[in-house]
Amino acid sequence: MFDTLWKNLHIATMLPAAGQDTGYGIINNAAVGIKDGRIAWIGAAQELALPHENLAEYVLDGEGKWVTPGLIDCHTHLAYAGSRAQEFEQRLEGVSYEDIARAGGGIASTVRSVRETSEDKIFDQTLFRLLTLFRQGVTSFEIKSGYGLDLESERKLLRVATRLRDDYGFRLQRTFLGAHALPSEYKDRADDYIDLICETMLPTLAAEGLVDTVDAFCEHIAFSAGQVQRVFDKARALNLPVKLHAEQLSNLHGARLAAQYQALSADHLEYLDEDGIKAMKDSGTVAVLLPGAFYFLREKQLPPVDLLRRHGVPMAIATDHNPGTSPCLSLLLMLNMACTLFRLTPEEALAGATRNAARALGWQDNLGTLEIGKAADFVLWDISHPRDLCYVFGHNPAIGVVKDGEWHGFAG
Ligand code: DI6
Ligand code: FE
Repeated sequence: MFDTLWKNLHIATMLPAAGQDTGYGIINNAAVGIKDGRIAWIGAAQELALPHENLAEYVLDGEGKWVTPGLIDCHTHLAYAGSRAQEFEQRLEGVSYEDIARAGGGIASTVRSVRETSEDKIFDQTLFRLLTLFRQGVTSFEIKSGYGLDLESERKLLRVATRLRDDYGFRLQRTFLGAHALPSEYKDRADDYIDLICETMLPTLAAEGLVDTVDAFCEHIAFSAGQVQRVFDKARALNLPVKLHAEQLSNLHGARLAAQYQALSADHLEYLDEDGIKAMKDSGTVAVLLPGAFYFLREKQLPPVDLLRRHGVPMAIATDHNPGTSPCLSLLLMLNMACTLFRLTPEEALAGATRNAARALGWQDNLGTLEIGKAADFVLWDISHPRDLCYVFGHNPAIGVVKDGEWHGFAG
């Protein structure tokens, strides 16, 4: 006996076909039985005993709509205050991203906004962003800190994420990104700042139960591989999984370093080389590709998608939502850009926001595909094939989501 039986659906389970790692996993004229928020049965409706009314407390008619797993945005900086629209205008007048940063703008300007803004205000702004994504079928998120850069302000961002999880029921992973940029008070003292992260910020925030995973930005304009390694050693000592912003603007061999620490993911990766790819393959590290930042910075160097594919490294797609390089509130648009800009197939792009995004968060046992035992977490779409989600852009065909078995309709 199910709690709920959904019938009259077409389902893209996103389960790969046997022996393959691609495929939409389509079941036409399908049904899903839900018990205690989990998938208790899924398959072709004709395989169910009749009458269906005897199988569940509630029987719901999907009216022939399409279903995919709930989308997962596995790389975001959604918690922050302030806007950088003025810098966008400056860039269009010819000032470069680096020049703006050197003049005290860029990440530093968002850090100032975060330090000046109350937790409640940041909470409200972050809630708005999360709801915008949720209404497009995003049922799971990752949120990084990294715009506070001192103990108190990083705590503020992680507390916002924690409250969104605990008080509003958003499923989200909280990532400590203290090593995002060097705060101005540590100018020319990057190693001292890394000391602060390792000796105070990370252990304190972890002890307060505010941290699920640890990230860093490995780049000439941010932190060296050696500095990142110190942060990762501390994370390992605290039993926290790591991930890394790597090879975004140059190749510092961050992906290889991340793989040495069995990182969940290495992200951006425009400048990734084959050695890094092999290391990621061996460690099971997911390649998170971020077309929003590539597009908004008008980057020319493409991530090595073909090589990733050839080596069988799973690719995920995320918004990288942040005020500086990807002020994007549509994961569906990212799917389209992953296809047009990075040449992923629609099937790969959709797997990138479901199956592989779940792996990038270490949540593959519960999410990312629709199969018995996993969370009853899926989106109902007004489309005629799952590839439409990547094809049409600037449109939201989500009708509603089932999250942990519960229906949230978006009508009206
Ligand atoms: N890579 C990025 O593109 C953003 N952070 C990062 O590590 C930049 C964030 C910003 O400009 O505010
Ligand atoms: Fe990022």
